[in-house]
Amino acid sequence: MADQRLRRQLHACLQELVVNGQELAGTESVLVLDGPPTPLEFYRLVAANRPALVKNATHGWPAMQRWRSDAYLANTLGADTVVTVAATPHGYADAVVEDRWFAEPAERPMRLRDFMGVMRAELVADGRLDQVQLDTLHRDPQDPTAADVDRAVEDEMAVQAWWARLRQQYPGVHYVQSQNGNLAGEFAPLAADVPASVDFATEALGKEPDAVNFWMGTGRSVTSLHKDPYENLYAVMTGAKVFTLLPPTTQPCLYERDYEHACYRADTLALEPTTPPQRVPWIPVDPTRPDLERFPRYANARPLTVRVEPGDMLYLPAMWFHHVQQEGRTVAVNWWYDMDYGAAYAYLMMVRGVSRALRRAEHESGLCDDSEDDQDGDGGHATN
Ligand SMILES: O=C(O)CCC(=O)C(=O)O
Repeated sequence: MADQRLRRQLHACLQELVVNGQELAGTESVLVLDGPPTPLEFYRLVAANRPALVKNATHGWPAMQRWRSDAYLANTLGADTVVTVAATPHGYADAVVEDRWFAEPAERPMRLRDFMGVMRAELVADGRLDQVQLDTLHRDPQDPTAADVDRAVEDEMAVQAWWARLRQQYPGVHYVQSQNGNLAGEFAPLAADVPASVDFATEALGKEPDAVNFWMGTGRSVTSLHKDPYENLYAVMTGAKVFTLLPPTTQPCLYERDYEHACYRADTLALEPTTPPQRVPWIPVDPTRPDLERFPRYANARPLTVRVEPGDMLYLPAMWFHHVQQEGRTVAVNWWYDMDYGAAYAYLMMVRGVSRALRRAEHESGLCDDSEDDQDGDGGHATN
């Protein structure tokens, strides 16, 4: 009885935190700025841990024009250069699958021309690239895929047959999404097309970015809800990204727990448990279609949605939960600056620990019908 009362009181405190946290963060919409902030203005956003969408953020960046063309990317990187592409059966990388696994994508080495061919096949199937655009692409002598199409019978059939071969060779959904500073690595020849760092952020934070990441994919790829210990500046060159954002204090609504780690095989995309077994804390809620029967506390969450278009840069503060969808052929870059681990971080970790402990206690006493198999129970990972 006393236990139950204590649990109820703790839940009430946490839900009050959720409501207050959202009100402080602004529940209506993300702040929009007409142009890049000064370092001082940016510093204030960081101190308040508030997201903002910066319009007109990319003036004079060569990437804005150049990266619209597959031919430019292929000529600059080399159409036969092999790049690392994440592959999944359904477009969900790093996500909870079958309510049991935390599934990581397969890392497929692919020639750039094959990746581009697969992307085009996806875009056409999704109605995102029309025949006129395609005809232009295949008549372009610079086009990276031209060599793969029989020029003598340059018609739709040849292109379709080539795509069918590619789709057979490379099943699934493909996304360049290595978050390892790949713009200084595999994609280094493109680095000169964007600034090496974001001036206002470097000056405000007093440091260079920890990693600069290049992203390329289609609307089939979705990034599941998670958070990172980085101040994130995210710029879109082509396509669009739709971020669903929740402040860090929403943790008690998100039902985080540990899942068994598994990885898709690069050849068949079958899911294989990692050996030795590992467990990864992750969030099962999909904010775009939340299952409120299983996750009733999510009803208190007030997600913010922001669409990031070419020329925009999103400031996504450290520890904010984010879920990301994209539209069409999307090419983007983000700059990750290490966050400052201060008192706010320690307090958020405490909120996380209490939320997880409560959930486990409810599971053990049969009050929670969501499957739970939490062995380590400490939730001691910084990110998920
Ligand atoms: O663009 C995406 O798909 C995910 C971005 C993301 O999760 C990040 O920048 O931390």
